[in-house]
Amino acid sequence: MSPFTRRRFLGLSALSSAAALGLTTVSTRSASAVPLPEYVPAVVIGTGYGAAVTALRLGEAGVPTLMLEMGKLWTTPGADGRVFCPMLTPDERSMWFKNRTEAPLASFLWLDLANRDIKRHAGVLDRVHFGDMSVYLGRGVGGGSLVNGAMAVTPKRSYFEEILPRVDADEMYGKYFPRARAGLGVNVVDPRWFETCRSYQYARVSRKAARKAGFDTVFVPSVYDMDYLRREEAGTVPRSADASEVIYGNNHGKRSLDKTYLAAALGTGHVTIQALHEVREIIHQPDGAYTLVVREIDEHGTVLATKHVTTKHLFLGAGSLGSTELLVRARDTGRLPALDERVGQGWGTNGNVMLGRANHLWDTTGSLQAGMPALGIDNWADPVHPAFAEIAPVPAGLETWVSLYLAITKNPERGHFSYDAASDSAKLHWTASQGQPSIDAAKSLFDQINRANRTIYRYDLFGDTRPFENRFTYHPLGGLVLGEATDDHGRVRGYRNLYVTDGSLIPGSTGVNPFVTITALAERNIERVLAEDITG
Ligand code: FAE
Repeated sequence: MSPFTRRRFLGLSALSSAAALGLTTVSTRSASAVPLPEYVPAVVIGTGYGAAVTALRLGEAGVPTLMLEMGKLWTTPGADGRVFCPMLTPDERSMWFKNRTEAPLASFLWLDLANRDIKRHAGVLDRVHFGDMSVYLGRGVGGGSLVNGAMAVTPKRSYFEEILPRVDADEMYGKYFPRARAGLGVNVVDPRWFETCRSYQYARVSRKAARKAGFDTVFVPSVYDMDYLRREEAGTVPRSADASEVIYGNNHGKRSLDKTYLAAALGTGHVTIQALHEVREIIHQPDGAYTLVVREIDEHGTVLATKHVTTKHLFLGAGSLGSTELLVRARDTGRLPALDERVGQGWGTNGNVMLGRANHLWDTTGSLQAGMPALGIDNWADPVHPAFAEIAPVPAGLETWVSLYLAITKNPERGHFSYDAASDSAKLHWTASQGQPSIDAAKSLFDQINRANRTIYRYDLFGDTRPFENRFTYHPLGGLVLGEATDDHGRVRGYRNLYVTDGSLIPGSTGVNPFVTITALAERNIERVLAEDITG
């Protein structure tokens, strides 16, 4: 058994015993709730991809590490026996302190069928609104891995070199991407099963339409256990992806971070996670240490305590919005005045745009649709309008005659954040017109597919009559760009022992779904930081 696997098993048992005791604190040392220590050598903020990698490697090096996560630990079943709520009948577990769910498909035949009134609660999916743009995020121990579509795609090397030219691509593609894929547990659907299964009939219908227009499709690797999916369809295990589960969490089958990197981090015995703890402020002490002001809430949002913890090495893994907000606030309130002016710059949507096509009556997509995509249309080589379009499910449990896509396009527009003192938060500056290049690229591809198939767009899916939805993103990237707000290994400019480790390092675009890139970059950066700044 490899050390990773052994640690993962240890950590998984720590997580399940924490759940059995109803605790929000998990560690392999103690099963009882603990107050925050006064001092800990390393703190990691957040528990998403970058954070989880960083905590594992710190723990392996024997560095006592505390992870602070504002969302909750998702291991305790509700009254219905499930940890996560069903997607078709969402309840308070679905969204982060909202009165009503805010699903990406706002309507069907112009009727709001997907959304429900819910009780305000520390649910797993957040949608943060900023004028013309809103951002979907995962909240909880595991961050975005809890709610995402599990597509584990390595970017094309030529594009990676274009967006991050100062990062050694040989090293990334030879060492860190393979390491990331292994740590995440990436697998691919069996192509023979794919051709005959019911779960991916919708993908085969979209492939047929793409081919008719001369476009090729590729299998998309996944961190959903594809063997489990096959058993779901066969009816031998409880269903998750085949039970329409995706954006509000998966009760089975998904290798989310709490099952992989975070479990292994806990298994080192040096890492502790405090859930429902939000870091609000970073104070720089005269001796160079960082004191964090941390707000503890309960699942209903009641503030239970304001706590302080001091650390020498501080890692920001709170995601593009979370980490950027912490540093924009710290700079503009004078807490960390030496932060670079590029803090808050270089934010993008990864060119996300969603659209639906209306299928012919004979092209049924089926009532059973795996919530986890397995196929994409790869048109990235297009010199004018590069696009990588994942073939997305409409897991409504009935035939909809809709083919849905999330296109990732090469949109050069970038937004930025500024500090808003009135709300003590960072505000994103992004206008609707900045989303137009994404629409142009998606339209170029799907106009050709529609023409070749004599089909049309769906105009009823996004609350009004627009065929393209680019007012939200699943892939917020940037804000603390590598080599700009930080050095080439994520060290924040202006301060020692302060690091960024998440999607905010990526300059607005990766050309594919981003979590493999985030994971691999975090692997690269922490290796260097451990050797030079911590253990060296
Ligand atoms: P992230 O995973 O967002 O984790 C940040 C964590 O920090 C969260 O748990 C926050 O609650 C927490 N946090 C934030 N602020 C604070 C604070 N002040 N104090 C304490 N904790 C804090 O960061 N990507 C793919 O590659 N493939 C997909 O199939 C895919 N599908 C997606 C589907 C949906 C619906 C969504 C929302 C996203 C999807 N993504 C997908 C994007 C992917 O999940 C995202 O890029 C990563 O999760 C970002 O990883 P980070 O480490 O940056």
